[in-house]
Amino acid sequence: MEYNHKSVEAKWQKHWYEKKRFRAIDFDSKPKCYNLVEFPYPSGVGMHVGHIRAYASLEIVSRKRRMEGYNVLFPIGFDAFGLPTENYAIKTNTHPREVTDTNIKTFLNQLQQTGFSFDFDRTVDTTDKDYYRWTQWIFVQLFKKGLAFRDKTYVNYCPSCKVVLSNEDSQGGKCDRCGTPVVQKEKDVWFLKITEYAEKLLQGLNDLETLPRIKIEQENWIGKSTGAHVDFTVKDTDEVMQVYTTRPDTLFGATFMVIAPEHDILKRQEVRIKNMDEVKAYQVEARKKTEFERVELAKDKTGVRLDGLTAINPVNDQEIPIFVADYVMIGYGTGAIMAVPAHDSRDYEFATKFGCEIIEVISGGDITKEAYTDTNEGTLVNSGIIDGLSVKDAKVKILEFLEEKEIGKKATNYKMKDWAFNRQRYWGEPIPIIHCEDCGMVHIPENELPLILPEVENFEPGEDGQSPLANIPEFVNTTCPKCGKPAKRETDTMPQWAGSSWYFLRYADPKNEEVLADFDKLKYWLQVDWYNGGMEHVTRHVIYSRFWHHFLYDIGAVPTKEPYKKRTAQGLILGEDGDKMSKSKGNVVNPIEIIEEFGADTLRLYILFIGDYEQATPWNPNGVKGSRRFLDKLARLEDKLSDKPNDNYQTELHKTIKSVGEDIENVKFNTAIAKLMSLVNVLGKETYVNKEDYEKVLKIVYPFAPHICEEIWEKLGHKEDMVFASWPEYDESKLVSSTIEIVVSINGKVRDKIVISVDMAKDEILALAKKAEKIIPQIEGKQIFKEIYVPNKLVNLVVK
Ligand code: ANZ
Ligand code: ZN
Repeated sequence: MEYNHKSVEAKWQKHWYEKKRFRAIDFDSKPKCYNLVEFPYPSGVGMHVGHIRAYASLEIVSRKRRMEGYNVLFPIGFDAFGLPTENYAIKTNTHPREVTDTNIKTFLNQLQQTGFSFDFDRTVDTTDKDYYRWTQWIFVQLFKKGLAFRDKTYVNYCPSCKVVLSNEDSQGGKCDRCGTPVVQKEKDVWFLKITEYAEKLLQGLNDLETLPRIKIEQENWIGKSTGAHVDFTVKDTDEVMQVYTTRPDTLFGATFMVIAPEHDILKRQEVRIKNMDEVKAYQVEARKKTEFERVELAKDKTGVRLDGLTAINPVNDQEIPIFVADYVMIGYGTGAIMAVPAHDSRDYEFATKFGCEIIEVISGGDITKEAYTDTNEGTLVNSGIIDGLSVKDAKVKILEFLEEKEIGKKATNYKMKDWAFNRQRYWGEPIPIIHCEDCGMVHIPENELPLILPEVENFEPGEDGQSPLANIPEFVNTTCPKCGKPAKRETDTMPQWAGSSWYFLRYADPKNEEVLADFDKLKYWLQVDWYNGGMEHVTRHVIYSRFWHHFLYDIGAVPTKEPYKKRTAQGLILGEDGDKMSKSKGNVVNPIEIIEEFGADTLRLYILFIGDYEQATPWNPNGVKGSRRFLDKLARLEDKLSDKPNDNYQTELHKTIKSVGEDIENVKFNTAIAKLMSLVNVLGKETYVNKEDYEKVLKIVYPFAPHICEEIWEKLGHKEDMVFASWPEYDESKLVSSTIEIVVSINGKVRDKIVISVDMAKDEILALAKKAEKIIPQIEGKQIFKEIYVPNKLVNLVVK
């Protein structure tokens, strides 16, 4: 059969989507399977090949699962709030609602053009008021439990986008969206207390099935460390400065203290500090740097020694200097450290520059050259009561000492910070809070949600990081839900991470008007069996959504602690040149052009064949043609079907059924496709192919290239489409070949080959060897002295 991809694909897409072939059925008695892909941001340029790669994995799995008898939930939606739409709306003077609707329409069309088997009836849009009503509802619950709060802080601020950025949004000190260098700005902002869930989020990782590197990234992001809080007194004051240290055993080597420029003791002790001007100037400089610059880039240590303020080391009563330096962060630990230059590289650099004493307390290194940091095993020296102990024992003993004297105790810290939860832009969920002079912050009653994003003329952000909502008096001025007096609405909106932190719950019950999703439906569908998405979302998005889920579990809104059972991540598709695809480099491949020229089946196949799914791989236009040729060959096999059995390829067929099934489960789509290609080549060499065998081949190609398979399937006389077909089983006994080829030699010289069956007796094999075509003339009329058979390898005949 020759095939025209345009008509074939259009025909089957119409059939599937009109007949709703991929509908997930709540409470169905079949076993359920929930496959989730990260929903797209509907940008104006439409789908990227990366989107197709990201969804193709679970598309294959979902189609396979349906054939295996599962009730599959494979949904899609749109994470549609956010800056690009808003910026585009401003530029073109269109309402972001209109822009979003148009973009979503384009995406939906393109997804269907690719033949994805999503349940489009469950599509969600985070900007729909019936959706964000529940995003706001979750916020209100967090607020009621004290997990949403406002606090003054220095925030990363993009002067160009005019928004506050999270650390993750400003990696490398640049705005994630526009690349402008980020500055630090003091602001009152909303936070979500994710730190309260740090331990639960860490422990929950034990139950997540995922690659080690994905687990490690999350662990590092949470960043648990254990150590001690130790109190240092400040000489001639009643101040106690607490430090956080992971190495209380090195206390005798603490020769100075360092505090963050933002530390509040500077304000309290202002009168005692003689060089306060210098300190203040240093504070101003520090404010210009991002955390990344302070921690990662600071090769050259800077700081100011406080003149007039010193501290006392509590274990030996030594008076030590205090410095202000920006390598100590206010947001971690206590914002103050005991510096042990002999055994910490940052402290060492600092001490050398500022001429501080360096005392070795763990032997083994050469501290005249550099800090000796390889200290988990060593022995304590110069260390009073813990002198001579191993590091392990010293840690125990010093803690006992500190606890007994009540100057220190065990402590745990997490690198993770509370989640700065706000943006000062228009296109986001309004935060449902009212500020009342008498009652303080009051949430909008749940039954009055959603708080609808008001219509505005102008979406330009206000100056100074204010949201455009602040310019609308009708929105801002309201009455207090508690006391009824005039009050003002919060005008910040939520960050884009909000809507995506719970969308997978809404898929279980997308139209519910009473609750975010019906509990029984959640019970039926949760957990997500398999979640695939970008490696770059493994920390932020996955952790944020796990946090919300844990919280919702604690308030009884969802039935499981953890949302996801298994997580995988696809590698990027790079341009032909090996660089990241980008408009400016001109190496972007438009998937729709490929679909038009070669077909969606070809694109789907190629996108998975291109390389290991979990690694980045460059695009190769020749590969696209190869994938199309494979489909043409598959279709042409239809011309040589027969009802007669054919034993020639049974081993290949059954081996391929087995390994394609396994490869799909192991995310090895590229090797699965390679095996399908080689099977089709084997079949292509046969004079005829058994029809039932061919149907098995169609079934295992179907998840990858469903349109062409459906077309052939129908032509073969099937009345129902392939979603009703079952995944083929392989026959164990056919996995090993029943015949083998051995060589036949005369006097040690190879003359011919014969095919024997593995259960043949020696006599039969020798008889067969003597009748081989090229052997007969060699032995004719001669006497055979010896007949040797080496099992499964060779026959040697010795003649004169
Ligand atoms: C003394 C010491 C001696 C330290 C030594 C380390 C090695 P992690 O493991 O990342 O938790 N520290 C504490 N608070 C800090 C802050 N706000 N800014 C910068 N550094 C801070 O690191 C904990 C260690 O980092 C602590 O242990 C402290 O230095 C430093 F041989 O105390 B340590
Ligand atoms: Zn009030």
